[in-house]
Amino acid sequence: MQEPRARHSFQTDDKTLLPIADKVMAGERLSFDDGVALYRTGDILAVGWLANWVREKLHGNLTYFNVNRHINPTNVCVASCRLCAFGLKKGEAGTYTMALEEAWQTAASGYSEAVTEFHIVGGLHPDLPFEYFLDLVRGLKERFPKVHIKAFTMVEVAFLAKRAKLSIEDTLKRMKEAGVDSMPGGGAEIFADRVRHIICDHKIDGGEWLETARKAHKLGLRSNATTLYGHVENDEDRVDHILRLRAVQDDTGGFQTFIPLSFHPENTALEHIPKTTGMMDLRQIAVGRLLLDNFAHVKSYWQMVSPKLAQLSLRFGADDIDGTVIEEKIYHEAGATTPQGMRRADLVRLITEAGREPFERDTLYRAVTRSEDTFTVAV
Ligand code: V47
Repeated sequence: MQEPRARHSFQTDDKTLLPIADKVMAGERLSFDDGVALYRTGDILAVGWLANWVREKLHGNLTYFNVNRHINPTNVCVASCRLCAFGLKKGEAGTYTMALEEAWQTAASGYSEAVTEFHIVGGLHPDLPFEYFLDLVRGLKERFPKVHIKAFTMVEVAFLAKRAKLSIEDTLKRMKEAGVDSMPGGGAEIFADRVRHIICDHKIDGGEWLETARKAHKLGLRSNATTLYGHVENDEDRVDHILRLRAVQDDTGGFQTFIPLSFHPENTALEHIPKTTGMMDLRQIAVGRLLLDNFAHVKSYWQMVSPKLAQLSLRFGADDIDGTVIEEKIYHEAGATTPQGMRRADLVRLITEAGREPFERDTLYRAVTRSEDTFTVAV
């Protein structure tokens, strides 16, 4: 592990950052007001320096990535979230729902590099029974017993529970029995009601998202946590979101990674909103790293912020750039111009050229060693 650089090398012209820097160096928790100050300062390099200091203290030079594949079984969705360009109403042109066999074939297709994770999320389909999703997972486990299944957001779990007339706990238990190993962090967006009413008023509210996460963690399912920024939220909403995640993490310790997602407006009902800028993307990573003192990892998802900015973010607090993905659909419907997937070697190059040391991980951050088409996880 690399020794973090010393306190005296921190420099800023913004005096409001000095007490914050002192707290960070002393390992003290930052407050709501500190969070707002980090968003408001013009000295983004100072914020990045501090976040990088924390990142190096936790992970040295290592940067985590994985070899994964996304599977989106359906884009039919009863919700009409203004933020989304992926979901369509049943019967609309362009909808699809994979037959189970098709979903299993999708899992098998792609590069020769053996994936270590299937990331499964989809629309809230009005008719697909809970059994479809359980069978999907069971079938994947039978066919790919070594691959970790990271499946279903808190929003999907709450929806499936209602449809199956089960409690959230029983729904999660049955998913776990079927083979779900952990859960992705989607659907969190911004927890503040005011914002949620505008961008995703058909989804569970922020409190329900957090409660579902809490229940999953209590059952031993680890999850990630996202935030969606760059739409109608303000600095206070961003800080509130992050601190509500921090509070749940204090209780459960079940979150692995915080993932800020930049809003892509194209083809959504919020198309008039301009795209996020590089500065905003870097700041979101850095502030997340500084406020979330109880999260081990902060991910800069290259699909969202572009491979170039993901590289830069490895000096602004991020220690993870996600994975090969292979076939991204959600942001590409919303105008993302990044490739839909990358090869393992491309990720290694991005990380190495940023002066960082690539570390192939499985979903639970254990080391993966591989030959071309097989892998072993260190346990
Ligand atoms: O929750 C939807 C976002 C999320 C748009 O856990 C949009 O490892 C931008 O959560 N513009 C799903 N974002 C993706 C997600 C995720 C991705 C990568 C890794 C992990 C993980 C989780 O995508 C949704 C929503 O916040 N989203 N539409 C859009 N137009």
